[in-house]
Amino acid sequence: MARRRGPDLPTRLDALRSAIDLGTGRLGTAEMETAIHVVNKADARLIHGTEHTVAALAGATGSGKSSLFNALCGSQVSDTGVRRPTTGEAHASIFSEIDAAPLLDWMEVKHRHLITDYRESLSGLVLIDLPDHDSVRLENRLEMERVAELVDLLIWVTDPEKYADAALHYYLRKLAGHDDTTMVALNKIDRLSPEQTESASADLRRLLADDGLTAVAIANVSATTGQGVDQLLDALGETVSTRKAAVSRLAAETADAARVLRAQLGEAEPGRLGRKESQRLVDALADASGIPVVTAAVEAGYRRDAMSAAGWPFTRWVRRFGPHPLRRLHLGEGTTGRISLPESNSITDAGVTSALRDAAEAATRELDAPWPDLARQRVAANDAALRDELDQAVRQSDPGKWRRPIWWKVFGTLQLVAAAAVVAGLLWLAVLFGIAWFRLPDPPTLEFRGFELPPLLVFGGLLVGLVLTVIVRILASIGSRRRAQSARKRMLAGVETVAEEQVMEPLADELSVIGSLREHLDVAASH
Ligand SMILES: Nc1nc2c(ncn2[C@@H]2O[C@H](COP(=O)(O)OP(=O)(O)OP(=O)(O)O)[C@@H](O)[C@H]2O)c(=O)[nH]1
Ligand SMILES: [Mg+2]
Repeated sequence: MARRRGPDLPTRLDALRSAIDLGTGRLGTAEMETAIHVVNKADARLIHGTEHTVAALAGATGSGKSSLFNALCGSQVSDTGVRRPTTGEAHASIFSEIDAAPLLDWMEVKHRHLITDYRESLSGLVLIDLPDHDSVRLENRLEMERVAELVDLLIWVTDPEKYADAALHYYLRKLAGHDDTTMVALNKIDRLSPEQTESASADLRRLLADDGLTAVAIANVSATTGQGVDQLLDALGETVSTRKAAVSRLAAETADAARVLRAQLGEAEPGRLGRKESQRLVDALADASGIPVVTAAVEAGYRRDAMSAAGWPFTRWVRRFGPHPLRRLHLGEGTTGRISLPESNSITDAGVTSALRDAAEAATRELDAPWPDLARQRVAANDAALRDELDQAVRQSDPGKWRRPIWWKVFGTLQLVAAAAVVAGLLWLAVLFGIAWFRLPDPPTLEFRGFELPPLLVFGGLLVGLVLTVIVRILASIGSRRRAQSARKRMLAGVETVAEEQVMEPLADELSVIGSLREHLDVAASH
């Protein structure tokens, strides 16, 4: 028997198991079920070891399965007959001193015969006579299919009249590639001349090749005359003595199941997100996380703080009324919880949803179902976490944090001096007014460069205050824009990280499953 190349059965089974784990919910249900079935069957069969090789005779009713079974056993074990179908339940002949009961219990084959006189090479053989696959009795076919599924080696018995039957080739086609564990017996050759046998056998080989069985062993036999039975026993002995049929069939089935799953994956590679798509995603996330609103609040907040520190002292207090722009968003010192965005509305939400969808689509453009859907679901599944992370990113970048610049203090103090001058001037004028009112003697007039001091203090203070306020306004405006820009940059960097961690990585992770599945399935299916 030709040895299957490639990885051994445990390696293949492990690979298929890994593929099943990864493929659940991703690959086709029917194909996955087949793979699970194969793995489970392999586990169950291997528990019983490979000391025994279970070979079953399968075929159409009247093809001579039971007759051949008896001929191979060297005794009349199974009933043969002219009334069809004869065999309704599987019979087993055990060519072994090792107990085959657990194995046959697992296969639910009740009828068992112990063969004591057999050639050495057949030691370990469990030969099963199956019901036919084409009789009027459905239960025969079901029983035949049930047992044939569990055995290690199938010997298809046919005869010169029936070897081209569609029913037979329906089964054989399913065994394409299983040449190692399939044999065909062309029975009843006693009815043919040697030339006719040759030509029937050659014809059968062509049909088998069409079924995908190019290297399958064909035995020309006659169960009645015993012709070719010895050669069939030789061939069987060769297989049985290697103890490899069980593993070989399981390996072939593992490969089949893996190949079917592998075909679903195609060859296309996941796409990469272009710069435009990544940018669109970051923009949408930035909008949704309120970066424009927060940036504006930083600008307004800084200006307000600057003005209340260094603005005109007489109107500074007015600014203290009304909530601080940052505090209004639940940002800035001493605030926790969610940033409250007046514009966190359905428009930005829809923007995020569509940006996520576009990102998933861009990454799966070349891929067939189910990957586009899986990618979309994967990024959408993170939606709640994504929003929390965005909120955190904005908060952690501390948009409302800035050091109070020195110039606030300097200008604040200058403003106070100018304002003090105004107040002093006004008080002075009030005193002078009182003196005049009560007709008291005029106090000496104080002048500075020809100007009387009190009005000079008032107007000078006002003028200086005005000039200072204009300068402060300009500085505050420049500073606020700078602070807003740097806050925006920090927030954007945070959002980019979130986009990477919550969208790009999950997306790449989901799509990396394709590569892993391919690797596992290629191992399980390799020749
Ligand atoms: N001439 C000839 N007749 C055979 C040969 N083998 C079987 N027969 C006859 O074919 C008929 C059917 O044989 P069975 O062995 O009962 O066939 P089976 O495949 O077991 O049939 P089912 O149990 O109904 O599926 C019997 O009458 C056998 O005598 C053979 O090699 N040559
Ligand atoms: Mg029979």
